[in-house]
Amino acid sequence: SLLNSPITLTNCDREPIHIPGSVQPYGFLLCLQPETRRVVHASENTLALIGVPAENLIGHGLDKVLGAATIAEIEELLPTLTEAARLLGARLDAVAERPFYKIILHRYDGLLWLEFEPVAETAVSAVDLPSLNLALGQMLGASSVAEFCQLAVEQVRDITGFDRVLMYKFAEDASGEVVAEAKRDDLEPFMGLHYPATDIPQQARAMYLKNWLRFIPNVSYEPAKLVPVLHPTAHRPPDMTYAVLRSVSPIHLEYMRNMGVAATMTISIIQEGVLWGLITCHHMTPRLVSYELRELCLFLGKTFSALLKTKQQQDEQAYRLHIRDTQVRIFELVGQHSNFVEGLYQRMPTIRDAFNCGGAAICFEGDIISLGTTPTKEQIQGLINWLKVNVKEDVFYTDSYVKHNPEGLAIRGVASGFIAISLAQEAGDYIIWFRPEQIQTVTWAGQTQKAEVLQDGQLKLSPRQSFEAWAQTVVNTSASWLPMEVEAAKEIRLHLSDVRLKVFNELQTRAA
Ligand code: BLA
Repeated sequence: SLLNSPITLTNCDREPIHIPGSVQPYGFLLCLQPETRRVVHASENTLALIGVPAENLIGHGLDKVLGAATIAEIEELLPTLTEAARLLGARLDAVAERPFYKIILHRYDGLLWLEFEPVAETAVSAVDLPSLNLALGQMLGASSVAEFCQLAVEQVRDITGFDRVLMYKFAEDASGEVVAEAKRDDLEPFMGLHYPATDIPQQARAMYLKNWLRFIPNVSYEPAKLVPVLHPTAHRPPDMTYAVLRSVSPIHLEYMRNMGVAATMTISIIQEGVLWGLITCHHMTPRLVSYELRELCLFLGKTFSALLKTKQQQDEQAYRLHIRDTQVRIFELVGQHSNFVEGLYQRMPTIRDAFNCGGAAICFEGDIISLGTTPTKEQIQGLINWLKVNVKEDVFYTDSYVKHNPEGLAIRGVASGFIAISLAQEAGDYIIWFRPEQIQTVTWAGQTQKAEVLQDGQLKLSPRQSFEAWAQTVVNTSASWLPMEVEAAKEIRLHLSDVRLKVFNELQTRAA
């Protein structure tokens, strides 16, 4: 079974991380049989934390650990308890030193879960509500997704005091990019770096959809095993999907240690049932964040998730306005010039500014005018020849020219994708906007940073390998053209064709 076989890059999607059979030892776990209220699992570190051997708790009731008042409080919660966590504070009356613990309760996998966490250094009372309110107000007012992400990571860092807080955004292929960062000044920036999908395997991402917060206060620990390890009826360890103490994959712990990170906390950003990204916090030393403070961060994460759509719409609207505005100004310039083509490039904005692109070319009456980063004139001429023969549409766009024409390979660096409008196909009059190959616009963390993750030779993880796996999927492709860009290109074509026709007719009239 995978429980005993080594986990590698190719099978790490199948590591059963929901049933590790052990906990992170900063707290301890009791699982109860719901009907009898008897303990059926205890983590072996009860001995270290409260001086009671786990074996002595199995088969007994909670009175071995808790006083009658706390048990009554728990009884009150039980009828409505689900996988959603509830919280109680408790002094462990039955234990000699009477330590103070937070108890996090939930019901799942046919068991009642009681997780005991020591009271943490970071109290929620350290957060002052007026400044939190101010921060939420700022987040509401953010005018772009980028600003929204930046405010969110700064806010989480302010509240928690983590050394580094990242917004990690997933791409469609499940690789990810750091799109915002708040950090201690002396740490090297991760902003803009990309990481492969394998760094957060599929089943972990699926779990973060169910359980929105993952907390690892100390990556260097010995797991505390469950006693007994197997679920009483299922013959496997109990399902810890909703348990906060769930022990962590050894590979991930190693990965964190390699990064120089001692504690992490991750909050899911979920949009329409899809994991959009993660707010990931790092601390360079172990850090116990109180449950209440984690709940507050979760609240921020959920608020962020709920508002994200609005911010995306704002971004889209802003780009739409930019396109329209540029278009209007270019049409004005075109109208002012006796030679309308000059209106397209002699003043700002030029036709290139109509879209996010690397460059543009105006091909008119045999001349080629290049703006920005474009293929060479000969290459552009080759492209026009291809368009003349192969494309009937007035507006043609692609994010991978190579798929249509192998000769595209030569220009993929600057023009993996393009959008072309024809003003006169026979004459070869076109305007073309170019987009570079995506790979060349991306900084890959693995390329320079990550060393082998495990030294025992079992895990063959080379950064080069994950980079290449990713590169395969995006080679020869540019960012794709949005429907609104295609629409705008059609409008530009209609307008310029009109102008061109008018000029042509005037010339005809004059000649006659
Ligand atoms: C989990 N991997 C994670 C998590 C993050 C990352 C954020 C969530 C848990 C946490 O907050 O620590 C990855 N962390 C990153 C990345 C950055 C970061 C990309 O800070 C960038 C700055 N990991 C590997 C490989 C495997 C692997 C090769 O690199 C498998 C073979 C596994 N990662 C792995 C597993 C988990 C994980 C199993 C789940 C941990 C858990 O919740 O138990």
